Amino acid sequence: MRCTPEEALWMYETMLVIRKYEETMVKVYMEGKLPPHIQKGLAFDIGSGPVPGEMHLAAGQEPVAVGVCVHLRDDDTVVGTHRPHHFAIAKKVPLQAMTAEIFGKATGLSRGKGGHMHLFDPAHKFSCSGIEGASMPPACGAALAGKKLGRDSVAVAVLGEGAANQGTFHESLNLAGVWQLPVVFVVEDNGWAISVKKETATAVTSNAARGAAYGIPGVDVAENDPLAVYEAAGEAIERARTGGGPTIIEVKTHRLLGHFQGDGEVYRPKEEVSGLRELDAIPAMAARLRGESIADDDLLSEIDERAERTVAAAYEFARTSPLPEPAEALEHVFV
Ligand SMILES: Cc1ncc(C[n+]2csc(CCOP(=O)(O)OP(=O)(O)O)c2C)c(N)n1
Repeated sequence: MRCTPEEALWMYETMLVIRKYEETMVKVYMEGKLPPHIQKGLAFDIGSGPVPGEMHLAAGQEPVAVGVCVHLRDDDTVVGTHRPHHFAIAKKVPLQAMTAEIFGKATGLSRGKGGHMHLFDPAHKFSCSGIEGASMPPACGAALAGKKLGRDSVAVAVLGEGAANQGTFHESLNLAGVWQLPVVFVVEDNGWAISVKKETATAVTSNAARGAAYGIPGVDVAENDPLAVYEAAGEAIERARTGGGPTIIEVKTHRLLGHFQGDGEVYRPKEEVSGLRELDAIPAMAARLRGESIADDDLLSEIDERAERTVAAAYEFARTSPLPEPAEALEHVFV
């Protein structure tokens, strides 16, 4: 399965939007969090600034999101993780409403109540959660619903390699296998679960191999390459759409930033990150587009400028949007 030039350009532009989005967030998130607001004993004041709360960025993991979502339609479901922005953007969640949500604004996807770990967009069938492994059961549910309704929609559950050691992983694989659900489990193996290295948490080298225990095909994608993900995901999604059942794919990907913003990363050697940056998939993809005459320098700078404008407009919208009225605090929530 080979991607078309249009798909390659979409994947490249979407990776650029994601990266620029995350790099902007690195700066915006720290606004107002450092002294003089600092509280004694804390590295910074997590509640201050335009983006309150924790922040988990996915810079470096763009190839996984674009290589999977390029195959998806609006009526396909994606359930993401606590590190959700790359998949949300690739699933075409509107960037302005998503950013406003992250800023806690009334114009956000959930009127500012969800924040960055709880993006919810029924129109594009995207949701996520701060609970590890929690993507899998709802994705199985969406897949079961599609199957029962006789539709050819599919569901994708995204999870980290750390989450793959939880009970819910095994229960979901088991049900997906026995019911032959149209679901694809995408494991993002960035090597770390906060400060815990993969090999210290599991004796299994590839979570894709765990599929065999449940009668599910497993595919290992060893490089953080959008085209390698494209191929593996394309086959899995086609299999799911045509009644062939579930697949588990594990992609070896790269977390370029800390687990959360403000993470001192004392557990990870600095050289690891500089090495990963040299393998960055975005400039590699630009070189490939140039090499295959899919894009010249003019087109690449046009794409770059458009991505820049898209991201800037999203942050501008979020900044200038109103906060919810205090009276709304108890609306749309269980009390
Ligand atoms: C059920 C549950 N247990 C623990 C946590 C705390 N926690 C948040 S992120 C994380 C590690 C996640 O690692 P991984 O699944 O590899 O994803 P990554 O952060 O590397 O993308 C943990 C343990 C949680 N959110 N949910």
